[in-house]
Amino acid sequence: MGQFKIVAGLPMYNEEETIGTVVTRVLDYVDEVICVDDGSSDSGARIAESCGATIHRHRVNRGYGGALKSLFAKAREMDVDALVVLDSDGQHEPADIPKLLEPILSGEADFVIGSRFIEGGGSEDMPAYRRLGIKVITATSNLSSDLGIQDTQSGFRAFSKLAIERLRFDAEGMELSLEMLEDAHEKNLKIEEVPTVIRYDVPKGSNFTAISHGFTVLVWALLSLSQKKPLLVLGLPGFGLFAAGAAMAFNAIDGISNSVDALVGPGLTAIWIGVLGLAMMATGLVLQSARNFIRHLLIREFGLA
Ligand SMILES: Nc1nc2c(ncn2[C@@H]2O[C@H](COP(=O)(O)OP(=O)(O)OP(=O)(O)O)[C@@H](O)[C@H]2O)c(=O)[nH]1
Ligand SMILES: [Mg+2]
Repeated sequence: MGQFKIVAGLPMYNEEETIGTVVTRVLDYVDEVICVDDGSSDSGARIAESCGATIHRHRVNRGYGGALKSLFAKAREMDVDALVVLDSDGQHEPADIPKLLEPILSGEADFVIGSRFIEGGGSEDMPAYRRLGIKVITATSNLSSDLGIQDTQSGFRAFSKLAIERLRFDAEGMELSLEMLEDAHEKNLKIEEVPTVIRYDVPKGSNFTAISHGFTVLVWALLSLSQKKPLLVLGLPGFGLFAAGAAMAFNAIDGISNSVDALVGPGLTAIWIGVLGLAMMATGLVLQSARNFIRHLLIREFGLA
């Protein structure tokens, strides 16, 4: 488009009902469309090709993350100036592509997210359980990254040449969305959100696999949080347990006069809860200081901020 080479990437898994329309509409805004066929069993790839897309096939289904890794490798190979990624199921509005590309092409941002949850954004017919799930995941992710992103789960994203070159991720599933954000943050890439509307009134609208996806992503977010802020994740509940154990112990001791039984039951429970609380606090403390020590070492020895 003009002096920039802009490519759209569509991860695709059995989307024959919608892929034709998506490819045709997206081609109005980019130079080329690459569809990663992630081991589909339907005729989506043939339809996409006949509508003008370039197809990259995975022999077996790898997952959303796997599809995005192939897209990024292809974009690096093609030396594009910008890559815009959107889903193949018709949930994203191709007419918003210029809105996502603008901050990229002006150099203002390296990574732009089409967001449902900022001013001007929205979602049609979004199931309440999805909204809640995404809010919980986003809150957990922001706790560990301090990024303050409103919509970490939107599949509608754009990337600059620098982001395409520098971003690296391992995840093969939907948790890639968080890994990508963290990697961009660690590499000081400029991240921005622009408003868009994501639809759920599409043929394959939200299905319950989304719950298992959501669960995987939430576990990833919690693990990352426990690595980044062990004192918060382990220390705080540990302290809570320890306090509960102590309260129960005092209660049991109070009950001594009644009978020995009173001592054994609640007494023992109080002890193991207290000990568990102490252990969690200690682990949180050790992990936090280990993390800080390694960080300082990296900064001092290798100047890695
Ligand atoms: N579900 C799924 N989608 C994949 C896979 N590989 C590629 N995709 C594509 O990734 C995009 C996002 O997947 P969706 O299942 O729509 O995920 P979602 O939008 O978070 O969930 P829904 O609201 O249920 O549509 C779609 O274009 C899929 O075709 C895969 O292994 N599983
Ligand atoms: Mg979808």
